[in-house]
Amino acid sequence: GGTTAGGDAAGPKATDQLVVGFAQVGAESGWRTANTKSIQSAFEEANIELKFSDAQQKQENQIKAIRSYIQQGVDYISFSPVVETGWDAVLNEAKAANIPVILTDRAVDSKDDSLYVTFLGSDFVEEGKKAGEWVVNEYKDASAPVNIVQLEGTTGAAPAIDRAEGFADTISSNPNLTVIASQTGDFTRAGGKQVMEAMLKSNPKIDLVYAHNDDMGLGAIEAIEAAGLVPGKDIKIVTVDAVKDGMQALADGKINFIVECSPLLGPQLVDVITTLNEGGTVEKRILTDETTFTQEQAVTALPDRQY
Ligand code: GZL
Repeated sequence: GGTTAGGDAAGPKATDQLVVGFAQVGAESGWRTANTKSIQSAFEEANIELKFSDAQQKQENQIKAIRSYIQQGVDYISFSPVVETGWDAVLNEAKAANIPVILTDRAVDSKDDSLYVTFLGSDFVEEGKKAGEWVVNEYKDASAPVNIVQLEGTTGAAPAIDRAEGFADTISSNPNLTVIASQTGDFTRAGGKQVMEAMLKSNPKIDLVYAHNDDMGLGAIEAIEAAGLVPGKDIKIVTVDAVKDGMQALADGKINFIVECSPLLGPQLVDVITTLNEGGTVEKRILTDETTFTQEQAVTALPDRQY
């Protein structure tokens, strides 16, 4: 991709000549920080130059960053689209400039899948299903309605849309399980706390919080404790990510179940780029493997957690 030095046919470049542009979402959560570290260290180890930008969760900043990488004629562009829509124009510009694009973490809703080489990341619908399955099992004998509130991720983001979908589909098997309030906390701890404070005021009886990431769940814990209630007991909490702070809260009994979403995409991203650089091909969709954690499992897993 980009302009090959010396004008000869685009053969594989030595990795220390490759230049890759990465447009990161922001630094909104523990997951994102771990994801950034994984990417930066993987490129360092592979001796591949990485241009890196933080969009503060703003799509226009990500688009600007991608345009600047196109201007600079990088060899590959990779990014985690903060929301699913609005990418076709800039991705067509990358295509016109012959720069392959690799999606990591989040997906775009573009109909034209020639606009990116592969999408490397989790199955968020599956994550929502795993969270829902735990809730269905937890309340399988419930005879009275179970009041659930949902702290949604960033509006329009693939993980927010899909985690809500997978969860709703799964809990629909038990009509007692009802989502009585649902609002975005933008994947941040502060956002989760603010929304949970409001939900506690307007809903006298909340049985469970389903938060689309640990950080909003940790914010909800602060709001629940400030209201004089016991998180994990008076109000149960289910979250997604399994970052260290979330796993600590799980081990401490303040969260009841966590669905893991692995941020460690750096090595796989380097593998994709190395393969492409050598003229190889990669799958259109590369799934990350991940698991779930109960409170007991968190106690044993915590010492080895990398992030
Ligand atoms: C999921 C990732 C989400 C995390 C949040 O792959 O996009 O964004 O679940 C992060 O913690 O902010």
